[in-house]
Amino acid sequence: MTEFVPTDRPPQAPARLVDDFVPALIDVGAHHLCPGCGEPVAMRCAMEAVAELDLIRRTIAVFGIGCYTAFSNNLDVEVLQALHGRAPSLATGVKRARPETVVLTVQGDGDMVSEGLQEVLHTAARGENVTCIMLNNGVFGETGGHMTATTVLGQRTKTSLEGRDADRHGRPILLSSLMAHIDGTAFVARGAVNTAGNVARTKRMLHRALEAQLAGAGFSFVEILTMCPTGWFIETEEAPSYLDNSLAAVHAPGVLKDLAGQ
Ligand SMILES: Cc1ncc(C[n+]2csc(CCOP(=O)(O)OP(=O)(O)O)c2C)c(N)n1
Ligand code: SF4
Ligand SMILES: [Mg+2]
Repeated sequence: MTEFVPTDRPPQAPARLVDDFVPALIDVGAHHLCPGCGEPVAMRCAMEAVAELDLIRRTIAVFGIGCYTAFSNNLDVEVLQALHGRAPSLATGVKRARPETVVLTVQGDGDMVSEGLQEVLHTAARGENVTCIMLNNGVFGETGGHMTATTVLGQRTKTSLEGRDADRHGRPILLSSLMAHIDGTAFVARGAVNTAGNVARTKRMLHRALEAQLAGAGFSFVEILTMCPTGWFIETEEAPSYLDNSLAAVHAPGVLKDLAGQ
């Protein structure tokens, strides 16, 4: 029988509050994202990378709009809020005006690929020295689990109830693969947060991307596959393997380009 964890009251001992584990840059450990969501893990990786590279006082984050936007309220770095999809352009302005800062964007697949694809493509092609992070769960999570431009064929969403169909809905855009072919990009990688190993690899990717920016190498891009059990309409504990069998089977994790490392 399925055992549900009550979320209307604090967990019983021996459970510990997430506050015990949060990196210094996340002010408040408790958040209102769904249990099992991958986005808090991805945010933690990004903030740990910023702290480990000693970039706290120089970092400006530009947020898109999605469930992850909730974190813009509790990070201890400067944060700007962009309109849907426009974060790379805002990041461009910040970096050009303040070249000594480290500028990163946090966006989702809906925000970046469905609603603002031209912004990130042009920013990459100009070789802007910023780092864009795309949290890819293959759905518009915040608004209820609709299909996005990265939803994989066969994936069931609120707007593709029988599964995404190539003839009817078109094919998914594999953004990292596209990015790797753009001349202005210095570092492109796709990670995931569904296993401990993938979390560790994703953190290394974020380190490399920020190092590329510090070296002035050009545009760096890290896509992170994240679980969205709510928007996928599956049980929380099924989400890590669902990610492997659906999103990751098409959007394959790995480093796609690392010019700064050559
Ligand atoms: C111009 C505009 N269109 C639509 C919306 C509604 N909206 C808010 S969040 C969101 C979904 C974002 O999806 P994604 O970026 O993938 O983030 P997720 O919630 O999946 O993490 C949408 C469509 C909006 N706020 N502004
Ligand atoms: S809807 Fe999905 S992306 Fe949004 S908080 Fe819930 S699990 Fe996370
Ligand atoms: Mg999404």
